[in-house]
Amino acid sequence: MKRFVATLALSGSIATVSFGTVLTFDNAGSSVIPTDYGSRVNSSGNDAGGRTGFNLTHGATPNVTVQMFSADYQNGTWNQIGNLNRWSTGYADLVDVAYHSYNEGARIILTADAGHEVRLHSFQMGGYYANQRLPFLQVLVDGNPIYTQTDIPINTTTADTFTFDPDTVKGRVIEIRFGNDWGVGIDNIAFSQTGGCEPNPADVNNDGVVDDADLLLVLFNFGWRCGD
Ligand SMILES: [Ca+2]
Ligand SMILES: [Ca+2]
Repeated sequence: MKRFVATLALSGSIATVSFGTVLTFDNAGSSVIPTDYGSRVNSSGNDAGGRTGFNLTHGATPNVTVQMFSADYQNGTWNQIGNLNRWSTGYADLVDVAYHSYNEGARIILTADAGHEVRLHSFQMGGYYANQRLPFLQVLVDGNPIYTQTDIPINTTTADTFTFDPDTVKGRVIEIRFGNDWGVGIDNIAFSQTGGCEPNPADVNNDGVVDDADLLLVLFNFGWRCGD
């Protein structure tokens, strides 16, 4: 198996951290994958859309919302143009993968509630056709690309595993983007959540941190009075 090293600190820590939800797509319900598939998976293994049987070997992610869809790759806007779709076999040795619309892209967005962080562990990709090459793959944390690759060979017999250090690849929002080859499918997206602090009333903008941004909000509203 080819293994892509996404961060310098790798693998060694994975055995000691708690894995969270793994999105396997086998329980997506239909060949059209709902945009909120895997959102807020609770300790019973159910997501917010009522789908059941999520992989909870290492914990739940009730404070992480998930959005996933086919995105406009050709015009570079990455706006939603449809759903992701599910295919059962043929993408290397994966079973039930997600793939995007023809010639377009995919976005998978994991967003943690205030006071929490979402952490990315790994995902797998498989190719449908021989000599498959994925034109574009990117992982963003809080809007900043932390991993970008182009023209990536994707195995058509044994799936490629992309592994990340969840202690580094973490934040309020983690996004996976890839595009321009519906012959590449994604599967087994493993992520977890941390945090769980009580809300702090001084966190005025509700971003999980009390800092100068909160002070500014108070200053700019200084003197306001209800009814004036
Ligand atoms: Ca699967
Ligand atoms: Ca704040």
